[in-house]
Amino acid sequence: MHHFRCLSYIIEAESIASVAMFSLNPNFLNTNSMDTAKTLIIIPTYNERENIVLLVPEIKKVLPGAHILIVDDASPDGTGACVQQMAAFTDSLFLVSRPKKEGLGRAYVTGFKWALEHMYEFIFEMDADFSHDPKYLPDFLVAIQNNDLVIGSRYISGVNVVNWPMSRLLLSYFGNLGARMISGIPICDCTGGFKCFRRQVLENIKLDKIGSSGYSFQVEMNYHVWRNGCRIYEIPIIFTDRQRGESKMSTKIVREALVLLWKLRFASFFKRK
Ligand SMILES: Nc1nc2c(ncn2[C@@H]2O[C@H](COP(=O)(O)OP(=O)(O)OP(=O)(O)O)[C@@H](O)[C@H]2O)c(=O)[nH]1
Ligand SMILES: [Mg+2]
Repeated sequence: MHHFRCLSYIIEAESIASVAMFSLNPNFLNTNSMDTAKTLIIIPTYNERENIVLLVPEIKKVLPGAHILIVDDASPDGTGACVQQMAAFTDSLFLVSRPKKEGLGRAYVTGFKWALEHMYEFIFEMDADFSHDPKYLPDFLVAIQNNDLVIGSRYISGVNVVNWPMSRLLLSYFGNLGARMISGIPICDCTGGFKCFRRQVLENIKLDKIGSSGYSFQVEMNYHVWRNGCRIYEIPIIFTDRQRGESKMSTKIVREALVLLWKLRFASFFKRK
């Protein structure tokens, strides 16, 4: 598999230019005027100890006022204990420990409920493994001011994925294409997990009815947001493969996604609200 591994799939100069424009626009950097204390970044973790100790300080550098919630599923590597130690030194880091591994979808539902109970206004999803670069966080916060859901998109213009094996890239790219065609959801990156929701969006979704646990969780959430008539906006991000820790990707996750897509296809016959 390794000889298929490419150094970079950053393809179109156009997409790089649009990322640069976003980062250079002064309006996109000015997050001081925003109340970032109303912002919660939810990070689900399973065996991410090495990553989380590095990621939390990086997020704090970019958005010092934001709060971070780690939802850990009793990671055998002690991620939970490690987060608890870090949280003792700050009042902006929180931990919810769940008793067993139940997949990223259930972890996010727990995190969303916690966010709603604690009255946060802007609620992020973010992976722990540095695939989602914290430098984009301010761009999301600017875009969410006029939208209900902002998605960090790998496929908005070309393919902005670095270091993924070709097999994984093809699965993701064509998975996304298939997801759009089958479900009808008009989003370029339907399976991505770098997102920011306005709280009202989550309040209007029956979180207990969300059944997916793997990638299809992202598709299922997008579907409900779209069907509820919310404003969805994609911003370009460059996604980098994890460098530390182990992947949780499995064939079970792919199977689950296929079943969900066909379920949504039938549900799509009913009109969008
Ligand atoms: N709480 C919890 N977090 C999970 C679970 N499965 C995955 N995660 C976390 O969800 C995020 C995304 O999972 P990844 O393993 O990175 O999945 P991926 O991006 O598809 O795969 P790789 O990047 O190739 O490892 C990471 O922060 C994981 O630690 C789970 O069962 N419970
Ligand atoms: Mg990952």
